[in-house]
Formats: sequence, structure tokens, C-alpha cells
Amino acid sequence: MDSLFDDEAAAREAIAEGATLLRGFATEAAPRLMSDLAKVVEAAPFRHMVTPGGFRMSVAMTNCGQAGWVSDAKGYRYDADDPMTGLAWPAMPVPFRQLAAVAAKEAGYEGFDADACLINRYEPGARLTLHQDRNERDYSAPIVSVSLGLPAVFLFGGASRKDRPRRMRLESGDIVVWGGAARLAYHGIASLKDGEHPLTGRCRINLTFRKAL
Ligand code: MD6
Ligand code: FE
Repeated sequence: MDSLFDDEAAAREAIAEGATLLRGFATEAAPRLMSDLAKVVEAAPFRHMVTPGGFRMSVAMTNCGQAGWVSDAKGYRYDADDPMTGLAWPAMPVPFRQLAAVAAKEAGYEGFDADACLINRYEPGARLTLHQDRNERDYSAPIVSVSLGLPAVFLFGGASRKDRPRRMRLESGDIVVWGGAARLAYHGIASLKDGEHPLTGRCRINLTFRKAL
């Protein structure tokens, strides 16, 4: 095997202009990603952040990389430090960065160099309401989103919150690469169904790689 990520069998599906689904692209790398993730989580534990409106998010989050996405009463932003520990976010494991770059390239975005990785953990019933990812400085870079563990229904809408979203099932190992004309599309995750997955147990993990700075 030359690389954990060279998956010739990966199916490439166009979701929308600028957005591609790479089914199973991270399946081989998944166990390694999970062991690297365990080290990240030791240094920066999962926590439920609070929205600017005062709601506790049902999805638990943490970050690795040069900057991490945070939400609190003051708003949403990227911060170099973890507010929980006061320390810099843990460095992004090399296999994370490599996977993000290879997946982006596979989807037509050459030269993607992620500096931030937001890690989401969904337990049964957790969901992410429709939102745009707009806290990054430069919208010309795509976002690479890796699904691990329990399957979820991804909601993919349009440029307006009112556009009725499409529903797509994301399974463990699937990667969505999302940029260009789709970069500011509204999207979310439907309430997670209960289940058990050999990789993660009773949850879904999502890694979203961004160029935030
Ligand atoms: C998730 N993903 O899959 C949440 N954002 O758990 C996102 O919010 C997301 O998958 C931007 C681009 C791709 C995504
Ligand atoms: Fe998002």
C-alpha cells in the first residue's frame, strides 16, 4: 500500500456545483484517524459550546490545528487557544492534514492546506441546524468534511435559508468536499438515529477541515 488514502475505488459523486461526495474515501484511514483523535481529545476534551443566543449545542465539539472554531455569548469565531484550557489547540495530526489535502485534490481543489479542524461528536438525538460556514477569512478554499461511525442524514440547501434542503445519507468513511459555488450553501445534520458502530460506538464523529486564517 503506497498510502493510506489512495483509494482507486472511491466513488466520486457530484452533489452540486463545487460540492463532491467521495464515498468510502476515508474508510482505510479511519482506525488511524480514531487513534490520533484520541490524543487530540486528551488535550482538548469534547465540550458543548453555547450559541450567542444562549443555547447549549447538542453536538459536542473540539478542535485541532492553528485555530479552532468557538462559540460563546460573544459570537462565533476562530481562536488560537482553547478557552477551556487556556492553551493552544493541539497540533493537527499529520494524517489528518494529508487526508484533507488528498481528498480536496480528488474533488478538484489542488493545494488545499488546512490550518483548522473542527471535530464534531453526535450522540443519538444530536443535530446541527441549517447554517452557513462563514467565519473563515477566505472563501476560495474548500471545506473537507469526513464522516466516521454512525450514519447521518446531511441536509444540503441553497444560498438562502429558505431553500428546501436535499437529504443525503453520510456513512462512515464518506468525505464531502465543498467549495466554489457551494461554499456558502446552507447545510445541517438531522437528529442522529441511535445505533452502534464498531469504529466509534454509539456516536458519529465528523472532522471538518478548513482554511480559517
Ligand atoms: C457534520 N458538517 O457533518 C457537520 N460544514 O457533522 C458541516 O457543518 C459541514 O459537512 C461545511 C462543509 C461540510 C460540512
Ligand atoms: Fe458547516
